[in-house]
Amino acid sequence: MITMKNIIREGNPILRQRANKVEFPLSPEDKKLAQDMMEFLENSQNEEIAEKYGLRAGVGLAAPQLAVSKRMTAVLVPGTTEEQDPLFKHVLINPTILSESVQMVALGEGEGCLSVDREVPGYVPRHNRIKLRWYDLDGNEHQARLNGYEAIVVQHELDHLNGVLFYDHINKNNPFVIPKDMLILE
Ligand code: LHY
Ligand code: NI
Repeated sequence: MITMKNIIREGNPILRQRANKVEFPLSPEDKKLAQDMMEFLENSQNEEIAEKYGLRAGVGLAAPQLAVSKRMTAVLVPGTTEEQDPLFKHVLINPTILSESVQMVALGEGEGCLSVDREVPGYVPRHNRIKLRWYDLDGNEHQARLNGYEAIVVQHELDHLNGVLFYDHINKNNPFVIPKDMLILE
């Protein structure tokens, strides 16, 4: 299973590379990696398992964070209550943003990253709505419109496929400046 030991941290040049497209059909190794990434997110959101293995809770994980420079990421945004189905649970292969809103949004708390062992304060401007296309493990194409928190998480993960880290987007002079019209999601 994937634990924090498998996740590379800032300073590792792999996190700054543009990741490579994944070829279909997926190799057995790629399939295993995709399944392990989603399992990590499930484990990290399970209090007992997370505690036992020292996992930081996560809603997204990208292959480059495991030192695999491929365009693959797992996203698991839980439902509002424990009984509810997840709001978004998919392994995204070769994901592309087809369109994005002019409207921007940022999390009021800022963002963190499983590859960044420190808090970096500031707003991270994201598009409030995106239209996303991706492929699943079997090579089937999917599309979805996401907004708010799910859109933010997916943009954070897609950034990892392009060598971008969340703090690259924070205003250096004034981390909490609110660009005109940007929504703050509390
Ligand atoms: N995971 C972060 C996590 O806490 C993703 C994140 C965090 C997205 C905050 C948006 C806001 O699950 C990762 O760092 N994955 O790359
Ligand atoms: Ni991250």
